[in-house]
Amino acid sequence: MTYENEVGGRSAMVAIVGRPNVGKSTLLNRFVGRKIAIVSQKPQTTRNRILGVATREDCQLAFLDTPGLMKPRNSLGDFMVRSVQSAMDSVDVCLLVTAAGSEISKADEELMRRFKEGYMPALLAINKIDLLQDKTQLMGQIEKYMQRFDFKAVVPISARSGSGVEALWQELEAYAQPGGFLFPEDTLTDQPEHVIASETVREKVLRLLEQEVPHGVAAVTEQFSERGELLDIRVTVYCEKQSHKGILIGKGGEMLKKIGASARQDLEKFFGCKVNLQLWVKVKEDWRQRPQTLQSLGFNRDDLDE
Ligand SMILES: Nc1nc2c(ncn2[C@@H]2O[C@H](COP(=O)(O)OP(=O)(O)OP(=O)(O)O)[C@@H](O)[C@H]2O)c(=O)[nH]1
Ligand SMILES: [Mg+2]
Repeated sequence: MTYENEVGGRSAMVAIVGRPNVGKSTLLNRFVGRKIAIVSQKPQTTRNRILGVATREDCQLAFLDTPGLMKPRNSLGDFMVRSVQSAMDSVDVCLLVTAAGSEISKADEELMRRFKEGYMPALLAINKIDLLQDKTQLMGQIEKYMQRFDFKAVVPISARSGSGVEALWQELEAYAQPGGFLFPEDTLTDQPEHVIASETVREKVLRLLEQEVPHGVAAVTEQFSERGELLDIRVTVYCEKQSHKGILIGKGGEMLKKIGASARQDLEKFFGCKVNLQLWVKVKEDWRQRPQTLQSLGFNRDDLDE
């Protein structure tokens, strides 16, 4: 089904792919104009594909943000890699994101191989140009990529500042096909509110804790209900070890309080009302290794088999 606007809209689906930590989710949020995907300095922040929709006049672009591609080490990793392929299978064009000044990674090689194999048109976005001292370096980097794959366009950008993002939008618009919009004009994302809540909590865990603890954390919203002007939200944070539970809670509950306060602030901004956020911490040993447990934590295989 398509949704036509008055002038007969055009639309395209775009998959945002690349190695971890290059700024794919930051770029998605920039296009959509709202923070729908969590962002952190730690690789493997995104675990599932996230739809973000941007509609401008007669053109709608629907973006699929994906987990940074890397070698899977457990069932969660398998799930993440499959979600990249599933996103690539359902789009009109792929957007490979890389970071300015970095070499071509194994993940980039693999993705370019898949573009070729699937006859998939692809654009290259070189992100984080704000960090680049010597802009002349870009020419060499662009050449290296173009030698490996015939990108339809290469656009240097800063997803953080927004620089170059307009030019990238223009390039992507070329892939929009007539025939109406894919989603109602006011659609921003397919992320349900309860997922926004649990992901916001996970973002704070990623940002506030070091080393291996955050990567073994999953967050699930147990309650999401309105009480007058107030939202009551209860999120359970699952971790893999008893020792991790101690770290998450912290001395006298300090760490959990910090996570909760920071998440609550973001959620109040997102939902535009007061939020009463309660956090619980539970241990689910080695959940990342167990396909069954993954499902119970919201990593749904059915999502990938559409
Ligand atoms: N300096 C700078 N930093 C950026 C830019 N874009 C993103 N970042 C930072 O890079 C880090 C990773 O950003 P994400 O958007 O989470 O990266 P990602 O590619 O989605 O990462 P995964 O989900 O792990 O694959 C964060 O700390 C961002 O703030 C940019 O244009 N300039
Ligand atoms: Mg991401």
